[in-house]
Order: sequence, then C-alpha cells, then structure tokens
Amino acid sequence: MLSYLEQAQCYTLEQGVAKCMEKINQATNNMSKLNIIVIGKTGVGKSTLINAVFGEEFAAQSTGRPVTQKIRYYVNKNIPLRIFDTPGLELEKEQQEKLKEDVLKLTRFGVSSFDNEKGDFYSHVKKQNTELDNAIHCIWYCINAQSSRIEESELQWLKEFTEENKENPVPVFIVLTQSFFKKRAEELKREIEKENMNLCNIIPVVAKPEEPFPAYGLINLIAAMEQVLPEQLKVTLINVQKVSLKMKKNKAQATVATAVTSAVAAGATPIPVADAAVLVPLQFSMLAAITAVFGLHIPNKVLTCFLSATIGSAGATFLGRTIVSGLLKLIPGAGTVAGSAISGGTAGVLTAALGEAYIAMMEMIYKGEINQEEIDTPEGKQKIRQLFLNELKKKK
Ligand SMILES: Nc1nc2c(ncn2[C@@H]2O[C@H](COP(=O)(O)OP(=O)(O)OP(=O)(O)O)[C@@H](O)[C@H]2O)c(=O)[nH]1
Ligand SMILES: [Mg+2]
Repeated sequence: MLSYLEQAQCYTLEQGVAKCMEKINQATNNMSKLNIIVIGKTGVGKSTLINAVFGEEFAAQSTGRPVTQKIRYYVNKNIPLRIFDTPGLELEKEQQEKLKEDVLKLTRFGVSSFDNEKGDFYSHVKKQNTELDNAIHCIWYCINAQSSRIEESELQWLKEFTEENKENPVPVFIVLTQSFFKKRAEELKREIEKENMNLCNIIPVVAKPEEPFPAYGLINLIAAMEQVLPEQLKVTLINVQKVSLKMKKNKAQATVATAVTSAVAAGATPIPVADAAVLVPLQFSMLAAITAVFGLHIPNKVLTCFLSATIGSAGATFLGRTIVSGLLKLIPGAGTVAGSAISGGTAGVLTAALGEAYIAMMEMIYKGEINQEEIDTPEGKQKIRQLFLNELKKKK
C-alpha cells in the first residue's frame, strides 16, 4: 500500500479531476433541500415570483397548470428545492379552512407526509417531523400590492394561521407582489404591521420589470430568508436563488477564506516541496464548495481544463511537482524556500489564487460570457491560466 502522501503525489490529471468531481458531486448531492410553501390568490403573481427568484428552469413546471383544488409541490432533480403551490384561497370559507389545516399539517408532519401524486396526505403518518430535509422551511404569503387594502377574509386567514403556527413556528414572509407604486406598497405594509401578527417580514417586490417600473425587492426577500434559515440551508438558498450573483460570490469568497486559513495552517510546518500534494484534497473541497454555492453544473471537461490550466500539468504527475517546477517561481517570496519547502504563506497564496480564479470562471459561465466549448479550446485554457496568474500577482 502506498502511503496517503505517496498516493497523492501519484495523481495524474485524470485522477485529480475524478477526485475533484467526486467532491463536487458530494457537495451538490448532499445539499439539504429547501422547502417553501407559496400561498396567495390567483393572479397575484406567485408563478412570476417563483420564476424570477429561481429561474425559468424551475418554475416552468409550475406554470400553465390547470386550475387545481389541491396542493402540489414542484421539484427538479438537479435543484435542491421543493416549491409547494397552494390553491383555494379565493374559494369558499370551508376550502380556505382546509387549506389552513393542510399547511399547518405540512409544517408539523413534513414533506414525506404528503402524497404529491394525489395531492393529499398519507393516512399513516402520525409522527411529528424532526428532520431538516423533510421540514417546511418558510412560507411566502403573496398579496397583490395594487389593491389598497388587505381583504378582511385574507386578514382573518392570516391571523388564525400565524396564531396556530406559533406552536411549531415556520417563518412566514408576506410578499407584496406587483409593488409598482412603492408608496402604496409601504402603506399596505404598515397596515399589515398594525395587526401585530407573528410574521418574519413584509417585503414589497416587483418580480418582473414593466416599463417604467424596474424589478426590485427580490434581494430583500432572499436576504431576509438568509437571516432566519439554519446554517445548512443558507448554502442551499444561495445555490438555488438566481437573484443575486453578489450573494453567490460573497459566499464563495468566504469559502476561499476558510480554505486559505487551513492551507496556511497546513503549511505552518513548512511542507517539503515534494509533499505539496497534501494541499490538494483541501483545494478540491474548496472548489466543490464554490460549485455548490453557484449552483452550476460543471462537466468533467470544464474541470479538466480548469485544473490543467492552473495547478495541474498535462503530463503524468499532478500538482505536487508542478507547483515546484513552475508555479513557485511566480509567487513573490516563495522562491527563497522553493528549494526545500512550501511555507504556510505560499500555500495560502496558491489556495487563494486557485479559489479566486475558479470563482472568476464560474462568474463568466453564470453570466454566459463563456461556455463549455469555449473553455475547452487552447484560447479558453489560456484565459483561465491568465485568471489564475492575475490572482497570483494580486497577492503580491
Ligand atoms: N410586470 C409584472 N407583472 C406581473 C408581476 N407579477 C405578476 N404579474 C402579472 O400578473 C399576472 C398573474 O401572474 P402569475 O404569476 O401567473 O400569478 P399566479 O399567482 O401564479 O396565479 P395562479 O397560478 O393563477 O394562482 C401575469 O400576467 C403576470 O405577468 C410582476 O412582478 N411584474
Ligand atoms: Mg401560478
């Protein structure tokens, strides 16, 4: 058996990519699903809101559905999200009552108590839910802000619901949709606030711009959710939301900072140059975490290009020796110890540059400035290499 270090040093580029991909898949697949219930009358803009926050890719499934009297949730196997769409608010009192009971039931017994095929609860589930993945994490109650007042029946429903929700509280957000006129939306907000219900927040939004009204407020909704969600679900939220690239970048940069701290610590006892590969697992975990934050699918080809253009080599050996032969020359101060060891500082600089270059590439992919095919060309690789070198230079 080879020792861990020896194995690490023997990584070929191919093996390195496979290992890194494994971590990326783990990070993405192990992400907790975020479960949101969306409530509101027909036409207030629920689908438009879902579209704007999570992308067409997700909400496409929730539009064009025939009017239904049942709760249904929507999933997409590549997105760690379940959106419950609820009908019935504009129906008879009896049905409004049933909707309230059903939503409360969902919050108590969790997603697995619900048969999505039938749009009803399984009869056998009696146990209160305790699992995070199975819980309802928040409720968006949508009210059209173009109406100047909140209707009495809606207010009553909300009062009763928030009162009963106290038992097993799930964060409730009132989303004031179509808040084209901010003043009017603010008035409505104050009116609702006066009722002193147990609400997390009341957030005016315009989900889809319409001349002359720009979209706004969606970032506030995400930020408010981020404040109340448990840590594990914050990553999911940042992954699934399509509203703020800045939020994704901030989270990704925090991930890099953590990895840099670990790399510096690992290098506190100077790492013999031949053992530089000890850093590789750490850096792969960092890349996996960044991928999870961006919520992008990264194919093997792209990862291969990225790793070969940065820390890898096209040859047989991976990382450890490449760093020694090439990269150390580029790092200010590293040259002095290059003959014998990698210092903590150098390990940190390398990790930071790698993380930042990856974020830069993800940003370009996210914005559609570069696609997979373009990355997999000599020019594409050169571009990535340049991103990495620029980051190394910045660390001077
Ligand atoms: N410009 C603009 N139009 C909006 C916005 N929100 C809703 N609308 C419009 O209002 C109409 C209804 O919106 P939907 O998103 O379908 O409403 P819904 O709540 O999903 O309705 P149901 O599925 O029938 O319950 C559509 O014509 C939307 O284009 C918005 O933020 N901006
Ligand atoms: Mg709809």
